[in-house]
Amino acid sequence: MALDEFLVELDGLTDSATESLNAALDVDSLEAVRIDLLGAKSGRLKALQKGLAAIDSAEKPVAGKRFNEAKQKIEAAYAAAKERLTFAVAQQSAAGFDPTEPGCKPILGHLHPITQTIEELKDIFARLGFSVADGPEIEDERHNFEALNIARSHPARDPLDNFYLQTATKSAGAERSEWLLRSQTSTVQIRVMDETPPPVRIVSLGRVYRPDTADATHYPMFHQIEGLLVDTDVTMADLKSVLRMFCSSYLGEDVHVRFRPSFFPFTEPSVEVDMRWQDGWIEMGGAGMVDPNVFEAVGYDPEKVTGFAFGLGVERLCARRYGITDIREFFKNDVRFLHQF
Ligand code: FA5
Repeated sequence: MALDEFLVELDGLTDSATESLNAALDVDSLEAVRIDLLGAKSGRLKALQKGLAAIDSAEKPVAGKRFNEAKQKIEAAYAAAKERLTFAVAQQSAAGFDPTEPGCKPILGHLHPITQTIEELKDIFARLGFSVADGPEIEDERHNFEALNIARSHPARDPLDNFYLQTATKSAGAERSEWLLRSQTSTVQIRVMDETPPPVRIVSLGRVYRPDTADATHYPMFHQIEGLLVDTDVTMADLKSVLRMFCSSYLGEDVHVRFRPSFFPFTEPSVEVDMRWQDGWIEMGGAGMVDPNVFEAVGYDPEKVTGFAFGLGVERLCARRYGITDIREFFKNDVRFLHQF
């Protein structure tokens, strides 16, 4: 190709390119023009560049220089057109924004009422000097029953009253033991005393499992708060004071608490803790002075230490606090209910 011919074509392309780029009305048509002119594979500039090869070698430097100038000019025109159209889009969307329109409120979740209650109970007992201990939900019979002075013949160990798991060998060489989903948080009393010398002052909050039929005050999975205080010269008066203080902290000064004589194998004497609700009483939990047999099971000397323990139902406490008449509501996961807390 002769140099003259090449330069005429180059000037023509530069003029028409600048014109089309300046005329582009929106980002999409600009992109189409860009591909037509500057496309890496079949753009018009690329096609012209191929013509350079046919130019006489003495004239090639001039042709190459002019080609580069033309290319820069087209690229600059493209950059200017792009800036113009992007700015126009930004202005358009700013014009479409009405700051006086009500916004879309994001839907925020929150902690489940039982989790909130657990946190609050921990806070109250922390103020009374109790630290928090934890224990596993799958337990062996020693922690759930034996060390708690619950004899093998006791009805609380009946397979129909517990969720026993398959009998498993604990670990190589250890005795065989039956495992179950713990039926009470009193297991943590044993775990803590096994590990810690007296004095002890803990609460433990968590899930427990019983094959109870679900009704307004029962559920097969529920939560308990366990308390254990062991020291010297601890009396039933201390137990009653701590529980009364806790109840008025959580439920208000006007709450009416009643201690009713009862029996638990791991406390002696034992009481049921009831609270007045609506026209009657609701049982919140059990409590009592730690039985000497329990101290012996964990290697404490019952001649030297005394202590009290209690276990309260978290669902019932929370229900009493908010006036909820059926604890099954906690587990239906109906957000219309849960959003109220
Ligand atoms: C016990 O579980 C004893 N471990 C409590 C205890 C601890 C006594 C330490 C002495 C010393 P009880 O089975 O009564 O006791 O259960 C305690 C509380 O758990 C009940 O009062 C009730 O508030 C709650 N509870 C029991 N069963 C259910 C259930 N199926 N659903 C919801 N809450 C329940």
